[in-house]
Amino acid sequence: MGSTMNIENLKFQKNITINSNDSLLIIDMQHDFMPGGALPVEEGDQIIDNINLVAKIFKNNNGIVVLTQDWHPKNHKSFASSYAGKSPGNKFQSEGIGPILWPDHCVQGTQGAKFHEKLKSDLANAIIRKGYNIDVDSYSGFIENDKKSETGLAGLLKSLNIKRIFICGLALDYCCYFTAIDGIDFGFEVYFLVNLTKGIDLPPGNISNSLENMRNKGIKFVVKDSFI
Ligand code: VGL
Ligand code: ZN
Repeated sequence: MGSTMNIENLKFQKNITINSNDSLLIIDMQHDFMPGGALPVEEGDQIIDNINLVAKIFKNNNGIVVLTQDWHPKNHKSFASSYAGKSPGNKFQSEGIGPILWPDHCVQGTQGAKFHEKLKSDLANAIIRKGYNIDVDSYSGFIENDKKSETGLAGLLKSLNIKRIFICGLALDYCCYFTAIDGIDFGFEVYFLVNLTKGIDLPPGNISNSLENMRNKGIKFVVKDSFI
């Protein structure tokens, strides 16, 4: 049975104040995930202004702002174009790749891999790249899909004494979701900024399943107006 959780029936935390033990993780706000990009997330550009506002709140309260950047070599094994007869969206599962194949996107050095110019990337303390190993994808900002190689994000956050992480960006049901789940496994208290993210919903129902799994994992949901 698929779940029917949606954003409208989530409960949100309120009255959150940010301090130096908090980090905002802004996931993959790159051209290729915006409308018109190679792997567009519907309304992906509509969250940029509010992400900037929240990043400002973190900055003003000594929180740490981190951007992730999907950063694939060309011919990456997550691209459908790497296989004869495969198309984007086709199901595909192998060690470190799947459950579906993607259009070519966020290829290193291309315009599509750049952050959207409206994103205030100057507010970021650090940028973590991921997906740079040709044979392995990395949805999570923490660790690659084979669950072996870390990106260094957990070490960075631990060394800065970060306890709580707040996740926003693209896409809700892929990179944001896996970053949130791994955040719990790496020992952080995880908050998911539901109205500062947009999903792909492939396969259909994926957004709802992601929200339910996050709730069951103890991830807390917040919105932009949860901060005071
Ligand atoms: C993403 C699919 C492939 C994401 C990245 O940022 O959510 N999704 N690469
Ligand atoms: Zn990718």
